[in-house]
Amino acid sequence: MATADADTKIKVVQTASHWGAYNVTVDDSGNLGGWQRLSYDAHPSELCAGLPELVRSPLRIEMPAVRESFLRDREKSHANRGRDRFVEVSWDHALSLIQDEISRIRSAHGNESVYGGSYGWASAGRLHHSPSVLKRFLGLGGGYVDKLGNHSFGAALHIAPYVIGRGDIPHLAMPWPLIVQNTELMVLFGGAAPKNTQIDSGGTVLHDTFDWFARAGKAKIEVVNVSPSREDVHSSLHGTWLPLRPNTDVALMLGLAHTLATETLHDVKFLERYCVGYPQFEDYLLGRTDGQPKSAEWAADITEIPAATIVALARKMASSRTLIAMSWSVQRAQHGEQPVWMTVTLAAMLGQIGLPGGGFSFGIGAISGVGMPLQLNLPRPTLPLGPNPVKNHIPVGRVADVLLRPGETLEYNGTLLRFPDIRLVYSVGGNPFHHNTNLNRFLRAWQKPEVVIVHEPWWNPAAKFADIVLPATTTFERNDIQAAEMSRFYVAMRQVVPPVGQSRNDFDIFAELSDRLGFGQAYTEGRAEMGWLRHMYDSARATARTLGYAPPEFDEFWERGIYEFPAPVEHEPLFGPYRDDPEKNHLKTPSGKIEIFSSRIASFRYADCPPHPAWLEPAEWLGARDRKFPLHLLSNQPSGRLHSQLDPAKLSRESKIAGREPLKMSRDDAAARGLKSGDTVRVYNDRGAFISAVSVVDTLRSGVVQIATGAWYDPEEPGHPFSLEKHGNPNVVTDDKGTSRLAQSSMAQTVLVEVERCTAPPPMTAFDCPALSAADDRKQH
Ligand SMILES: Nc1nc2c(c(=O)[nH]1)N[C@H]1C(S)=C(S)[C@@H](COP(=O)(O)OP(=O)(O)OC[C@H]3O[C@@H](n4cnc5c(=O)[nH]c(N)nc54)[C@H](O)[C@@H]3O)O[C@H]1N2
Ligand SMILES: Nc1nc2c(c(=O)[nH]1)N[C@H]1C(S)=C(S)[C@@H](COP(=O)(O)OP(=O)(O)OC[C@H]3O[C@@H](n4cnc5c(=O)[nH]c(N)nc54)[C@H](O)[C@@H]3O)O[C@H]1N2
Ligand SMILES: [Mo]
Repeated sequence: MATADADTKIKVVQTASHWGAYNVTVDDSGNLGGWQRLSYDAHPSELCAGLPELVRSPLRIEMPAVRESFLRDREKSHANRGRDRFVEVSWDHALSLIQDEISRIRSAHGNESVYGGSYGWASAGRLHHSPSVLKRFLGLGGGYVDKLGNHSFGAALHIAPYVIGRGDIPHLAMPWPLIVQNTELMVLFGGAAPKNTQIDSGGTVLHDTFDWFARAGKAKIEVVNVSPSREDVHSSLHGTWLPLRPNTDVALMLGLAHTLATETLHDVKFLERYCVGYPQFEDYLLGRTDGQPKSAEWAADITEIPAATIVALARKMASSRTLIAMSWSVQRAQHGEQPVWMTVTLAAMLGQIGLPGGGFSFGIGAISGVGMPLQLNLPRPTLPLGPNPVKNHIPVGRVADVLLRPGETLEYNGTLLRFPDIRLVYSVGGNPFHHNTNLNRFLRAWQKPEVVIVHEPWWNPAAKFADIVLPATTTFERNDIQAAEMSRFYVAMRQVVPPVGQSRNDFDIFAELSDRLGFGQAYTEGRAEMGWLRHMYDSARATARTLGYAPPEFDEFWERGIYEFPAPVEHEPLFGPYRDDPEKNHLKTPSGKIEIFSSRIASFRYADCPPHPAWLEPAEWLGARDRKFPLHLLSNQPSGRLHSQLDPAKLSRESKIAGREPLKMSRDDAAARGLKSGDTVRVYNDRGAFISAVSVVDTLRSGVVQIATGAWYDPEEPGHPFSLEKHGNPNVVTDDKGTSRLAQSSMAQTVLVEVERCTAPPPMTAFDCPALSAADDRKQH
């Protein structure tokens, strides 16, 4: 709460974010106070403290800035990207530069030389969603190369349509009410980390997953946490921990499947009626095709889970109402398509798909909305993206390949993509030095295009590695509506304070650029902020009314601040309708059934994605015979921030050790290296090295180290590939190959490293602004 003298008035303003809807207090001089929870939310996230702290942080970008040598000699300055000073310029100067660069590059190299597939979570809000306004702007201006897929569940997104005819991964979950009523045994591959349910893409109002975990505990559901980390389940759940080697989940599932098949515990009738291709898979499972039965003993060798445990678990799964759940992290690894396919296959063998609380479920615990009682496809206020005449797309994890190897081809999902020659990158609402892997290689790629333009609120790595940086507002500085895909609320996000410094809304920046480029009217359609919010709301409301809901008129909604769609009372098991009538409710696969063998995938002839689920050895894992580095590094989602967002806020800073992102390590591994908690270390492999500080834990299996993602990238020599990273950003050591030719998705969880003591670490400088100087014209607003 803001301290205030007697005359100061304190206002309470409602806002919303990816981590929840909440109120903030602000006095009449605009000083921000604390935050307060909304009555709807029984478990508000502590992350809410972050934005009130950072809205006026010294890290805010006050005005437009241009990289110094870009201003002097654009053509020769690419390689300086990331190592220059910045020159603060006027808005007019910065916008003229952008206008000229876009026009020049489009006329010299065509629209296919503009990359607008900007990846990133940006902020909540349906109008000021920066990647969407960017796409609207670039599309109306002639087109741009877009991205395909996502970092979150990209492998699942690609394989699931072949197997079950659906790619709506966040919706492929068993509703929680059916779990607590029916499930007896829940086998969680990759756990269900409670910390991750603070978040939802686009935001959440409720954080009810915590209650559902508690109810599952009360219902005495037996939980098996299959994960290298014991921390991956909520403390109220009862059960056992199977600390397998990372990336070996498929081998464990095959061992379970083998036990079911050889003890005839599998549901032959289900497999015949609802699936195709089990016989081909069984030939592989029993070793008829390759001479290697995938027995529990075979799986034990690979996973280091004892064979007797695997056999006992398989028997228990066959005799219980069993839910096989897989977290998204498990597929963020090389051959990440396979665990998704094998999860469905194992559930099909148990014959419980479509039963209440049985079968399979993806992403429990990944984000707040998964498994919540929710109507599918509620209408949402939306800013139309508009057309994109360019049809060339890039799989999201392959951006470095494209920038480094224009003109080359890439096998992808049964097609051959040709890499465009990207000359201009426009990036808003994402942090490429967070989401991309193998950052040293990525940096070389990022230094290739002629121009990189970024809008950012803060001087973070995304801004520091751009040529032209425009200061963007945060959600506190504008009006918007939250209406997220996995939530049943519309929330008014009211402006809390005026824009900080000279920052502007992304929407308004593109409105002015569109105007300068001659299509201002097409971009704005004559509407400003509140006009768009009203228009977007009215369209969604009209659809909602045809579906029988009664959201009020816009003015009343804006006044009240929230509209809640009723929670459904009836819950349908995932694939329940298919089980009830597989002919009428056939799946959208070629056969209309669950495909355990896919003829389509067979036709691609991909060795890294065979036509039925299979164990494929990852390039780097603890069981590799010739492994060069001894420890498997997992880089999970952070509990005290959202990716790299809010990293400079108190909660995240307090989680660091001596300013470095901590590296969890088992007692054995620490002792073997003479390390104890608090020691500063260098974590490295052939791709790079970062500084971290050790936190010795009893919750990790040995051979595995773990660091949260999101520490702001902080190279010792900015702009130099292979520079030491000083803050603890794991992506300097992760690899940037695709999961397989099918999805070409990212595989951040497949990486081996070594850890050694670091006695004189260089100081951490991630939260310093770059050197700034002022151009003569900068005072013009
Ligand atoms: N090693 C490893 N790497 C990973 C992962 C992993 O598990 N391991 N996970 C991956 C996954 S699943 C994801 S989703 C990605 C996430 O990667 P990103 O989505 O790129 O991460 P964020 O930090 O959320 O980046 C959002 C950026 O948008 C900025 N921003 C916020 N609001 C606004 C706005 O209104 N306007 C503008 N212009 N900018 C704004 C923020 O300041 C921030 O820089 O990371 C991936 N990277
Ligand atoms: N607080 C917070 N919550 C978030 C986010 C955030 O940044 N902060 N990000 C959000 C986003 S964008 C996403 S996509 C989701 C991601 O949700 P997840 O992918 O589920 O989350 P992670 O934390 O990456 O991974 C969960 C656990 O998987 C385990 N694991 C890793 N590799 C393996 C493996 O090979 N096998 C097995 N069995 N287990 C493994 C690790 O122990 C890890 O703790 O989280 C969302 N929630
Ligand atoms: Mo994600």
